[in-house]
Amino acid sequence: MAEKKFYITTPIFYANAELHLGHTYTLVLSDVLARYHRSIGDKTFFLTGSDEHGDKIVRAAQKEDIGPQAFVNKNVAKMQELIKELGISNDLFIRTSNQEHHWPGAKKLWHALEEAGDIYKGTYKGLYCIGCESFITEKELVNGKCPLHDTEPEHIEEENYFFKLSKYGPEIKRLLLNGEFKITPQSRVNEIVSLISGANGESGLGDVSISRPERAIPWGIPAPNDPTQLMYVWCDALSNYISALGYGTDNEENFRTFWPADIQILGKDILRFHALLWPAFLLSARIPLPRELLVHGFVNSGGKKMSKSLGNVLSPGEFISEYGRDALRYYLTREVSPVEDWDLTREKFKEVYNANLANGLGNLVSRTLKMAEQYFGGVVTGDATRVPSIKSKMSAVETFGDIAGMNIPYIITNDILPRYHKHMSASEINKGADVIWELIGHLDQFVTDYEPFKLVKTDKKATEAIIWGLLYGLREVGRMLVPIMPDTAEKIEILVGASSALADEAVFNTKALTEPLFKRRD
Ligand code: ME8
Repeated sequence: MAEKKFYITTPIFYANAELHLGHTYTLVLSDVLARYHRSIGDKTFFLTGSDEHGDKIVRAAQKEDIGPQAFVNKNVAKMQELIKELGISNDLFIRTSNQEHHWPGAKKLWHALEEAGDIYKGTYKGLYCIGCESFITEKELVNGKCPLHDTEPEHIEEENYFFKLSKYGPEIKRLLLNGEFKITPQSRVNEIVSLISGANGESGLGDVSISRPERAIPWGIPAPNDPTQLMYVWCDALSNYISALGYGTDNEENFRTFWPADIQILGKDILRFHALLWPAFLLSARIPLPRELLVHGFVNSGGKKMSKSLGNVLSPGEFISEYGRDALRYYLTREVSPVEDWDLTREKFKEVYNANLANGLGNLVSRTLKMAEQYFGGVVTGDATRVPSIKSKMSAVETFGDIAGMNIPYIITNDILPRYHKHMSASEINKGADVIWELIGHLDQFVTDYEPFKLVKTDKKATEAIIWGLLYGLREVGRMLVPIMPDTAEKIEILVGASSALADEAVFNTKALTEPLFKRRD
């Protein structure tokens, strides 16, 4: 069978300020999926990057009294630093100011739209929100302001190139409804379909402007054949998903291998650009659409979307230095729903950290290693068939139909792993992580059921079978944690010291724990 490929992207982030926990969420969610797909053998390409053109950047640079290139270079360096600190495993970081890598793809896409007869010149008169880098209608304002940025839009009247977005509404709608172009969650499909349908049949979408006149500072990609216009920043930015793969350059091999994207991750703030403009561009250029958009909710702070312009941001660096990056990755993976909004507080973070990492996982690892060391000098021999059943699971015959098999290895193979893979491959990373903590719960229960610390006084052989079962379970916990908490996964693998990568007859040569995996915080 041909190797499966997996192409995953994040939005490219505006290089106008530091990334906060909202962006961090997108990055971690995407990274967990990329690492998961690598771990199951998919040929994976994971893209992130920075969006560096547009008025927003020019104005922010002016405020700091430096040129836009120097300004974005500075911010991108910080972005990349954070990405490294978080352990994000992207294969490429695309920058829209990169004239060799990005510009050829953006221009090629423009030419393709032109060839399809979908670009024409016109006059735009209306409102523009700099925060959104987007035209905005009166209807969308709340008290005269953009509801996302809490700022008044600017009045604009200018000559632009327009793209015939209206032409593609019906086709996008058809592809959404028949599932060829998937958006998760489904409620977002309904939102886009009703936008396309509008109030009277298929007339919801107008055409959109895709260029802006070049102003005082020539910061952007010149519109092909007309240097008086710059490509509209969203048109420039969306093309990163293919320019990154070499589209438009003389080496399009990655484009041929990896496009269409298997999943594109984004927040709900930029759904319309990705669910209308992006597929319309691709349809016009006769390029296949991405298979799926996964649209996550907002990280709120004080009840409002965490955002640079609202000034209510929490910094990921604070959590990393206080708790470690794996703790932050854990929280973002398991403790929030990928599709709903959620509020982050320092108190909740600490509570969850203590309960599930310091106590739950950390405690189990340290107890097990101590017993292995104390009773067996760290060398624990056994096999899967000798591990006794978890007593409290013996009644669960209807689930497994086999009482004798209700031991840890059996439960892992027949229940835990299938459910873990089902959720992870459906991008339900919070549910995938829940399954890991279910196993941790089983292992704790196993200790409660057999009390090996007492049993060891009367039956050393039986105790060894129990500890072996615990180590076997922990090794599996470690493996399942690879995409979510890569550092912890590696530590667990080393600490349990299994003699073979394969399952059933390993000898565990455990290592002593020099310090707890997760120190309790009070
Ligand atoms: O929109 N909660 O860039 P951006 C959850 N450059 N996610 C959040 C968030 C929050 N409070 N705040 C930001 C842009 N995000 C464009 C994208 S793509 C071709 C161009 C995340 O820096 C979320 O993924 O404003 C959101 O969609 C993205 O950052 C917006 O980042």
